[in-house]
Amino acid sequence: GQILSRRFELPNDQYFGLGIKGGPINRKGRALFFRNSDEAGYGEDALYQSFPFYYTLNNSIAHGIFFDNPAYPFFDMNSAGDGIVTFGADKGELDYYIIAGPTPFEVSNTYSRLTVFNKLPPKWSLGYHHSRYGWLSADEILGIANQLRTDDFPTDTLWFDIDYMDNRQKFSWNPTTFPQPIQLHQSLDALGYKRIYIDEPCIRTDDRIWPYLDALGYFVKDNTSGESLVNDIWFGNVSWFDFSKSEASTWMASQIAIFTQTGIDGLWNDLNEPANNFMPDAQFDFDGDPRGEVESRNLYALLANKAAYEGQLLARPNVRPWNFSRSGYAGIQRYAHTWSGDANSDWPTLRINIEMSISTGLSGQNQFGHDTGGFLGSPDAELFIRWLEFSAFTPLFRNHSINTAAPREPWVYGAPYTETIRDLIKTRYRFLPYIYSLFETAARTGRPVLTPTFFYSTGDPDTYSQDHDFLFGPNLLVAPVYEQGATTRLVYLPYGSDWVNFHDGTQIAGGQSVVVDAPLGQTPLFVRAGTVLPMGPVVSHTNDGTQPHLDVHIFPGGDGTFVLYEDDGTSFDYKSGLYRYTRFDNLLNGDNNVVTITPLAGAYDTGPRDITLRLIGKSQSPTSVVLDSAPLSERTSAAELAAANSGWFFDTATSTVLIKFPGAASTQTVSTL
Ligand code: NBV
Repeated sequence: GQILSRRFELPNDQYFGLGIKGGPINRKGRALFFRNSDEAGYGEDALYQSFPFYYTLNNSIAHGIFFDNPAYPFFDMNSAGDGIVTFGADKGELDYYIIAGPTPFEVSNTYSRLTVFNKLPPKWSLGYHHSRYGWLSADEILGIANQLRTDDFPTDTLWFDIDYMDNRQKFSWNPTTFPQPIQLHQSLDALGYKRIYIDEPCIRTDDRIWPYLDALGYFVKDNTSGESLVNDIWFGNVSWFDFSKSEASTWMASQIAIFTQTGIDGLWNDLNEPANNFMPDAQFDFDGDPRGEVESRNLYALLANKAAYEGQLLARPNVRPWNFSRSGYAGIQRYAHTWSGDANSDWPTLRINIEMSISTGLSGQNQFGHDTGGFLGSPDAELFIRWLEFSAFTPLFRNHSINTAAPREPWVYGAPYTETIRDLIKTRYRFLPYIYSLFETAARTGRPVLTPTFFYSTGDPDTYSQDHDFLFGPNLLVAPVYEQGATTRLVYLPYGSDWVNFHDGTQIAGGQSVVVDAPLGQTPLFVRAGTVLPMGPVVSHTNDGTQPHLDVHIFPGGDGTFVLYEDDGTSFDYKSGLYRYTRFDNLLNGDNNVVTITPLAGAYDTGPRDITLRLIGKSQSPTSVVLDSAPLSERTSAAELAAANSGWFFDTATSTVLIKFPGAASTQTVSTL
């Protein structure tokens, strides 16, 4: 029966984490439970995924508790106000880990070591994803693919929802509307798009392979009859593939390998809660040690994604598999990235998605995102653009909507919105070198890509209640606008450092709230004083062959360092040394800077590239700029500098010193005098 642990809390205990749920990030006073469910149009207590793991902060000291029991775990963080915290589950063992801090980072590191670090995702998966339920034919998809390119909307992927299937049969294409999938994939490849396909974990009883799988005993069973369980869901009459049976899972992986070999780059694993929310008769095999729904449901997506991951590896051993899953459990990060399911297209859900991102980021799941604009409706231009301003700074950036909603291609809103939408997508691409480096750190150390602001400011209790601002990497604070009609945004800047407004270079002391302008199309962004932020060129997709120019922003107010990570973006060759770390150090010397670029470890050849340093927040021009003891030429305009091989220019309009030079394989030092 039910098991639980009950404890008195200490004065001042504050609780964070517990995954995908919205609402205040400080979980104190909340009662939460986890039974993975298909929950279209959710509110704060969304149920798609289960992360029974939380952080406690007490007087700035952190520890964690990971309760590793999938049998509908529940947490009561002193909801009755009687000072008692309870966690437990409906069955099984009281199996939990107490994870020592003292910093949140040490908790996330240990949790990631227990549940496995997230995989380094392919670089293309960090670009813009364009998706839609309701594209009915290969021609329609090709048309959109072409228009995105001609209208200059950078995009890395196109997504294939269920309409590619022939009568919803597993691993099939509609012969009339998708007659030549391999050729279609080749055409999209030539245009630079990766293809992500939806795949369901259930098989209709009218599917040509249902009898075969039934005979093999590869479906979840009915616990009374012992026959394959059949559920009536919107997809049809279906049986659920039993991934807990190793033999069945291995078979599915081998089929996924064949399916993906047609030119499919990643799988979108939907309905894996499983989407029939109550299955009291279900019996999962677990290799002859059968379990009922209570113990199995929350593990279903984890096991389904394992097969999908292994299948892709079978097909392409030296290509990083990519899975996108709606459901999951602690540890899902080893196989899949996730999204927040079928969101309403309204302002409250934009707010809830921000809250969800912050708490999911704490739960070991790094590549996480939302249906930009919401899934279940047709956002107006303002709501869509505000959502885009947020999504562009989430780990996974996807536009997706239901087939009954108005089309949401970036051009449908018309002037002036189309331009704004294009700029936001391009902004995402400019941040990619930085974002990819954050993911590499996460994959190696368990440091989350996206965190609440308290993560690096545990001594500042005012950060504990910042439910709608987050850090994307330790030094970039993102404060999305989530209120209709807003033109400004109130932002709390954590105590302990100064902050610089990314958009205008103004420096503000931490430990206070400020009101900043928030015109439509501009995400309010702050960086810690002294931040070094490498950005890249705008590209049409991550593999378009653009020279990898680096635009290194150096913000005022302190010394700073950033280690940039680079590799080929898709293979596992980095595991045998084909990667490159480059460190950028900025040292202030009065009003002057000394910037050193040091190639660190790694044999990956980045090829020739220009570097532009942007020294932001400069009130006056340097008298000279020296690269490795040779003076650089002063240019008379930014355009002249851009056309030159090297040189510098002081831009009085933006108070920025621009310094350009060719990068080198050895250490380079740039000094302003
Ligand atoms: O496959 C259709 C949709 C998909 O677009 C969405 O992203 C999933 O969350 N899927 C749910 C099935 C539900 C249809 C209403």
